[in-house]
Parts: sequence; C-alpha cells; structure tokens
Amino acid sequence: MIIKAAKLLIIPLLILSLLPTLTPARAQDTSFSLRELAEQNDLYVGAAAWTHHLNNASHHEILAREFNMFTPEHEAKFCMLSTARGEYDFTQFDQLVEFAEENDMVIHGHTLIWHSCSPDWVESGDFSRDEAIEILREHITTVVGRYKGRIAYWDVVNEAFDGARLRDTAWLRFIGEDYIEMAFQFAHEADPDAILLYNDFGAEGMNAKSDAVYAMAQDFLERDIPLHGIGMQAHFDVGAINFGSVADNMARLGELGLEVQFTEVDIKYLGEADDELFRRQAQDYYHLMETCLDADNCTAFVIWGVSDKFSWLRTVSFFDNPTVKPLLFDEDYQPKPAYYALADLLARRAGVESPLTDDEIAAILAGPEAAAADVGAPTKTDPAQLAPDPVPGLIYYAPFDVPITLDGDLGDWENVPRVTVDSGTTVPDGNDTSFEFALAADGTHLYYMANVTDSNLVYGLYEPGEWYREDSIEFYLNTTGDLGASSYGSGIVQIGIMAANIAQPDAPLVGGNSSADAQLEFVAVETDTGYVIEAAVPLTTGVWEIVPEHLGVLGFQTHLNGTSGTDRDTKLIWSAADTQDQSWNNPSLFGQLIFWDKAQ
Ligand code: 9MR
Repeated sequence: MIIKAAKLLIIPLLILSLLPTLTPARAQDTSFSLRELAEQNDLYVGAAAWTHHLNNASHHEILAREFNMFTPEHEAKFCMLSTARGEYDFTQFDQLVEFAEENDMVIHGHTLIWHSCSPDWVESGDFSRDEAIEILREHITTVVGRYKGRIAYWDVVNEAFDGARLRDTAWLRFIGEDYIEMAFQFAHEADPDAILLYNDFGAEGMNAKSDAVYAMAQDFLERDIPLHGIGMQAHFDVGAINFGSVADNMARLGELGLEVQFTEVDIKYLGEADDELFRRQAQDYYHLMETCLDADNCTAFVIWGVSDKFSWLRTVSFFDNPTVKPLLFDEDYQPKPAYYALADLLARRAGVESPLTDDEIAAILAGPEAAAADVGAPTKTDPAQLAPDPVPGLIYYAPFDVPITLDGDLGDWENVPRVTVDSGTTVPDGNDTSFEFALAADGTHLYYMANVTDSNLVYGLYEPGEWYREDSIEFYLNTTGDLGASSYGSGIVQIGIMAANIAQPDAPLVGGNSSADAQLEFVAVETDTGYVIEAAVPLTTGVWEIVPEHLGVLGFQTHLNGTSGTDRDTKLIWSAADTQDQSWNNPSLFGQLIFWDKAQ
C-alpha cells in the first residue's frame, strides 16, 4: 500500500484501516486530487450539492479539494426560486455560486426547465400560449441574466422526453413542442457565452429515447437553435452499463458537433454491499470515466453527490434501498474503491504516478473471468460422474456425448452432474422453492434440464411478454467466445420457459432476449414436487455453430422466477457474478459452461 506524504492536514484525524487488497481503502491521501488529475486530462470532474451539505466540514472540504465543477443539486430549480410570478429568492443559489467561485470551480447550472420542479403557480395556472411564452422568457432571462458570465454551463431543459416521445408537461400543454427551442433561445439571449445543454436520463446509450434526443438535436442545429451539448445523467446500476453503446451515442452526438457530459453519475445496487460489490462499482466508475476520456467531445464527469450519506437514492420510494452507497465517498467521508479507480485512470492517462499499484488496480478491474480462471483443476468426487464437479456459481462441466430424449423422464440424465440453486436476489422468508439443473450435449444438440421444487405452482397470469413475472425457468447462452461481452448481440440468448407450458404442450410459451434464435424444443411436465423442464437447442443454427470440444467454453447462466401471489416474489440465480439480477441486460455476468468429453 502506498501512502504518500500529505500536503494538507485533515481534521479530524483519519484512521488508517487495514482492508483486503481488493478494496484499497485508506485514509484520504491528499497528495493528489481528482480535480488536479482531471485538469491534466482537460476534463471537468464535478459534484452536486445542497447548501446544507456545505455546513458539514468534511463535505465542504472534499468538494473544494476534489472537484473543479460544481452543480447545485436542487436549489437552482424554478420551484425552489419562485413562489409567485416575478418573485424570486436567490439566497441558496447565491450561496452555492459563491462557494463554487471561492473554490475556483466551474458552475454547471441545473436546471432552468424541469417538469418535476415547476412552481405551483405555473403548474396550476391557466395560461394562453403567449402568456406562457412570456413566463418562460421572464424566468430564463431572470435566472441566466443574474449569473451572466458566472455560470459556464446550463442544463436548459431537463427530462423533456418520456421514452421516445415528448413528456406531457405544463409547458408542452401551454405552449406546444417549441417550448424547448424557445428555452434555448431565451437562455442564449440572456448569456451568449453560456454553453447550453439538454439533459436527460435513460438516453446515455443507443436506444429509442436517445434516438429521439439525437433527432431533436439534429433538427435544432439545422435551424440554428443554440444547443451546444447533451447532458447524460448516468444514474446507473452496478453491472448494468453498456459502455460500448454509450460510446456510440457520444460519437454520433460528436459528429453533430455537440459536447457531451455525464451530469449526474451514481451507481446503485440492490441489497447490502460487500467488498466484491464495491469492487464492481469501482470497475463501473472506471469504465464510465474511460468512456468519457475516450470520447473527444466528453467534457465533464459530474457525480450526483459527495458522500453516500446524502445520496438522493436513499430517499426515493421507487428504489427501496435506504442504505445504498452509490457515490465515491462513504458515510464517514472515506474514499471508496471507486474513488481510487477514477484517480488511477486519470493519473495513468495524464502520465503521472497513480495512487494505486499495478496490482491494486488489476484487482479492481478483475472480472468474473479472472475469478473463474483461479478455481483450480477440475475434480470428480464421484468416479461414475460423466464430468467434473461443478464450481459453484462459476463453472458447469457439461459432458458429451450424452444423448437425451425430451420426455420429462430424467433417467437419461443419470451421472450427469447436477447443481442445486436456492439463492438469488429475491428469496422470501421460509422459501421452499429451489431447482436442480444439468446440461449435456450429443452430436446435434445442447440439452438443458431443470428440476424445480415448488409446492405452489402459479401460472397462467401473464402473457409470454411478461413470462418472468410468474413461475418460469430461464437459461442463457453466450456462444460468441467473448465472455466479457456486456451487451446482447448475435449469438447471445436468454431463454425463458414458462411453467404454464405444463398446461398447453402444443402452444409453446417462451420469452427472453433473442430467444427465437435458439430454435428451442422442450417439454414441461408437472411432478410430485414441482415441475421439470427438458430443453434442447441445435448445435448449429443460423446464428451459431457450437462444437462440443473437450474444455471448449460457452457463457452460461440460469435463473428461476417464482410467484406465490400475483407477481414475481422469488428470483433464484446460479452465476455468482450476477448479484443484481442483470443477466437479461449484461451477458458478462454469466458463468461458464465447459464441455467435457465423457471418455476422459
Ligand atoms: O438529487 C435531487 C434531490 O435532492 C431532489 O430532492 C430531487 C427533487 O425531485 O431532485 C434530485 O435531482 C434530480 C435531478 O435534478 C434531475 N435528474 C434526476 C435527479 C434525481 O431525482
């Protein structure tokens, strides 16, 4: 562990803790700062805060030391400034601007127009189009004009899209679709030097929403509407970020000549965090920063808070995790692995000494593949077994040549290794549901078997489009050879098979990402203890050619969904890497299926 000489004295004295090498937590090392390292990469690294956070000495000190951009988290919004038309209270906003200026931070104004924070007098008003345009102009002119020359960036309009359509907001109703371009024009008139952004969530990667934002941007630029960049909020989940897709979106916006910024970064997760979760969170922060550094047009990486203790995510009802730790500093203002991962990347890119050793950053960036490589030689505890013992949550050795008949009779699976799965992301108290699975191959097919123990079969509630909300089994294959692939593409499938097939053998109920590519055949039969699924996928299809060779590898995952009522209340997961139920989104969380020649 490297501890560099401290340049500054931090009060209170920080306690050095000896922690596992994977998570290089240590007392704050003040010989470097994110902001210095970011400056060497021509980047703004920012954080959002409220005025009351500044009363906390550690919060105040870390904000000033580590960040060169500042975003008012809430107190610059219309609903916070104005209680009646023409009446404004800038006390808090002024305080934040002064704090940022005192500490030489570039200010990212957030936000002029946001449906979620329009004053009541706007929301409940009954304005003609002209009156509403006048109100829009007055507001933007007042706020942008007040801080002219002091606020470099403005999120002019925030979250105007709901999916690929314009959100139904008071402004849309009063004015029509052109309220957005008017907002940009008014902001530009009030401060011609300010850089004006459109900001949204869920439009970071390539998808229908980002297509709609892109189309709007393209249209604005063609018509000389003063739009200068796109803010990508980046409220993400651990293990669920498709970095390639975000990079593609940044690149196409760059081709339009637009700047992009990550404006509200946090990376959350379900349940309790442990060292492994913080490692994966750090890995995600690292790759997100890498995505920004690799994009010529990405100018800022702003984090939505400083200490986990004050994250907005702890307070929102839609996300049920009041102790979530999505930021760079923990509740005691100690830097987390994510902080060091960002510092390491920025330092190495700038060609200066990193605060982490090569081994420390390698440990943070090691993925499930590296963990799997470390499991030791395959062993057979039972000599009659046709393949070695499975490695829990990491590897399943699938024997071949083992012909299987799809008939619900498990006799032909004798001596094929079985794995029991009884844990996952949602396990009710007193859970009695579990499943055993096994796989094997012959010259034509790969076979999958699930033997489910469930005393209360519930099916027939949902259509196949929502197959995962009732009793069902899923298995996943990545046949591409790229086990690190973090998004679905040709050769990667999720196959969901509903227990409801028990009752209708002639009309298959199957769902999942690209499941049609698997050309699945299967049977589902009820048993005394639950149900059995036996399934087969061809080794050769239009999209893949699987050749079972001794020690050949596929990505593989399997889940169980269960309900005892009207919606899923059980989620069992095999792969150890998938701690957040994200395999549907990110195939790098699968484990491995390794073929084993039974003659060995
Ligand atoms: O983090 C902000 C929180 O403190 C406020 O209470 C909340 C009000 O709705 O707004 C939060 O910030 C939001 C941001 O302005 C826009 N993107 C989503 C953020 C989280 O809701």
